[in-house]
Amino acid sequence: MEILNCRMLEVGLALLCLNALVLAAPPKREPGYDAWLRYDAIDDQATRRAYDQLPAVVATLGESNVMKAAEEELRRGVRGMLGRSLRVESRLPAEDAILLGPLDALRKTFPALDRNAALKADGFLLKTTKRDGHAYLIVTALNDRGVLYGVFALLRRMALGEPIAALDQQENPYAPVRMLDHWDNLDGTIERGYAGPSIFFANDNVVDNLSRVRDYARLMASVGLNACSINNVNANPRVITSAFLPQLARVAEVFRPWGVRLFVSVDFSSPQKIGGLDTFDPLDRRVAEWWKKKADEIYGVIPDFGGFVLKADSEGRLGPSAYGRTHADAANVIARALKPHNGVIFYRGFVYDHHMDWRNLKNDRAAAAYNNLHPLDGQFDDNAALQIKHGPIDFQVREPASPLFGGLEKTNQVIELQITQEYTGQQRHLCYLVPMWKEVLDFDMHAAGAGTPVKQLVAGRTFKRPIGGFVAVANVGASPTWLGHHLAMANLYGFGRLAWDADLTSRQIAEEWTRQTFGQDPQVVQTIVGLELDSWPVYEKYTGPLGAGTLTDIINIHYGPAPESSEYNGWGQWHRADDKGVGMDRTVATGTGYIGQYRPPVAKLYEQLATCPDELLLFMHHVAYTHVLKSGKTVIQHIYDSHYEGAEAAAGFVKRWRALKGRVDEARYEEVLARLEYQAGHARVWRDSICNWFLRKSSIADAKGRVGHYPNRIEAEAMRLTGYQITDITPWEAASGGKAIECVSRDRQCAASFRYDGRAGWFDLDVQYFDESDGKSTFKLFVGEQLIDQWAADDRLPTTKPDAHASTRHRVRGVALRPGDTVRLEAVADGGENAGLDYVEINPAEMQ
Ligand code: GCV
Repeated sequence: MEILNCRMLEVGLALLCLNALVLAAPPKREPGYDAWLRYDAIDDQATRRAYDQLPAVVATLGESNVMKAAEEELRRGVRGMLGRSLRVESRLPAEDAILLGPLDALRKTFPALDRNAALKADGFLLKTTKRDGHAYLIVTALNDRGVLYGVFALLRRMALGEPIAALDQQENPYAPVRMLDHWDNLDGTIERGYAGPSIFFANDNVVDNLSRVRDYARLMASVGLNACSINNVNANPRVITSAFLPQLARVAEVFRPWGVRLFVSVDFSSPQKIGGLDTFDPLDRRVAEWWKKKADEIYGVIPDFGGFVLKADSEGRLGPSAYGRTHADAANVIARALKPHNGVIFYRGFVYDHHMDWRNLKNDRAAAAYNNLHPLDGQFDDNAALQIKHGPIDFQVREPASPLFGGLEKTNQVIELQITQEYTGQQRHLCYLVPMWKEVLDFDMHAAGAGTPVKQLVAGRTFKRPIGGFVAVANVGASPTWLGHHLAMANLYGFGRLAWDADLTSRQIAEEWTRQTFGQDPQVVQTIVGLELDSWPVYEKYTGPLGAGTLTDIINIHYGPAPESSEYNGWGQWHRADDKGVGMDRTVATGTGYIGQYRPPVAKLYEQLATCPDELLLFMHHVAYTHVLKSGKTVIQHIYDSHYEGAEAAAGFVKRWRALKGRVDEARYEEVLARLEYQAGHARVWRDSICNWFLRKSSIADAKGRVGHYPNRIEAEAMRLTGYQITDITPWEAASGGKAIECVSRDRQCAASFRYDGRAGWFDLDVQYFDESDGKSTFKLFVGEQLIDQWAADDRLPTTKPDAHASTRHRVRGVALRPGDTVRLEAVADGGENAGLDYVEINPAEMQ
């Protein structure tokens, strides 16, 4: 809490306050739970007048729960946006009306609809037409789910202020599979979840109250998502035991009105672990019989069950290799059990050995998926699909498209993307991922000659596959904002929209989402869209430029900077930085040969240094630090510059957001501001950590003299300490100067102070401290005897050590200092947390 950010300067100035002026009464409080489905009242008069044409009646032809949901949603949306309650009719009324119904029912009365034969399953048609002097707005489709999607499309048009007077809008989904995966454990924890506990499970059971699951299914349906796998791919076999099935049936029931099919992840050794067999060999007749009986049993309880997701022979999960069988053997034994019920198995392509010998320069994790699965092309049954992560490593901030997409011709494939920001800031950093996904989806794999982008391959269009599409790991949690950061929800929305129409642009999606989520104020829309679009390039700049991977701790937390952690171990996320250069040599000529997995035109592009794009340079090549990039900069200078530019841009996000004060409701304004302030501080941790690490590795100085020189910084270890003790931080680059101070006094109360000797004026003081998850230390900042600010280290960052994950900045704005002032920090340590302090930086106050 900032208790005083205006101080009297004793140099004759009157009281100054650096707070921004509030522009107008802020909009109503918005917790974020409704996400983009807020249906805010339309207050633009011209738009409202245009919507006066909307009939007052809705007639629904069809009885299913999906049709009911469609009708209720329409009423809810119209009520919210226009303040009107539609009258409900169950037959075709002889008056102006909105008609919801399947095409075969409606075309008896409206034969002209026949001409719209191009509709596919889940597609919809919005059409205005006249009959007997009455005006009808028809929402129709081949199936009920299509009608539901049509209703959401109509409401979206209205929320965006688009015309609805003369409609003839037909849309079909880009691909049949549009699915979310969750890595929720039955105990309610979520692997790589950053927004609170599971909405599906608690205490080894499905939760009692499924209202959040219902609201989530509604969000899914609103963007055309039709399937959801609810448990971790590191699956607990219990999930398909007979005793658990009634619990799954409850979830399926809640999903059903929203057209979402339930999937679960299974453990490949289930026939042994829960089936009582002495084997799980996929070619053993008893195992095949077990899976068949299990599938029959599940469909007996959940007739519209979707099927299974399977992670096998990966990161310690058991798989077919236990019996010398192939991945096709494993997928097919389950596919055959699901087949009579129209079920599908998604077999994960994320198969690799995490005990590779790092000394062998020919070893390469990136090559694993292709090497393991490409030789089996054509051997998978038609109701099996390979679920392939978008890049060959693991959701790094920049990866090329997986070569496997371009290699499979006779196998179904779906792309796996990641909404939960495992390697991209864990929803503490803003990172709008749609542009990253678009780069991969639009990348031409040349699989059937030029013009075969990944999106067409995974949709099954290129090689006419029956199953194909888009999967993303969502990991929403019980947070009121679903993903823990209001602005991260653009990724959930964006995934759904792209899965529906992969040709939409990143900007279109960001604009749609912003206007539905934050309203139509042009300044708000422009600012938020701008922030979203800038965020991935900025995150890349300060966490992993030139394709080296996210230079984070890869062993465990995947969050803050820890560039050394990828090396000298078997996990294979190597960047191979040494004292001369950096990057993985994946060329065919001298490296691992990975590049040879691409079709020749793509391989040629990456193989040659001259043509390899700079942003993937270190993914494909090992080069000297002095190698000159296409920009004319050396690699090392680019690394330094990029981190400084990225951190500065992240600081700029705060300023850009602050300009929205009074234009966004107070709750969301403050919550987003806090996240962006945090991000700006942590971007600087990244900058300093990575730049200093490369400086030490390469011994090449920053041409601009910044790295290692922080003139405005007072290191904590150089302060006068009471109760505090100097500690070496591990790894050294996680703290400024490699050291910090920790409060180890018996009474847990400590102080650190220094004398300010600079010029008099207004300053912003940045206090860099370590906020661990094992305590809630408190800090007070004094100038002289005056208490300026106090705060608690209570952010629950993902570590119990003073390291780069915990390193946090608290900015105290607008502090008056004059030479001779004593700046003193008093701390009370708590629990396992020792109120660690790294430094204080004193910078001229930013104007508000
Ligand atoms: C669910 C990465 C993640 C794991 C995840 C795995 C996977 O390795 O760090 O948490 O496991 O990918 O996708 O299976």
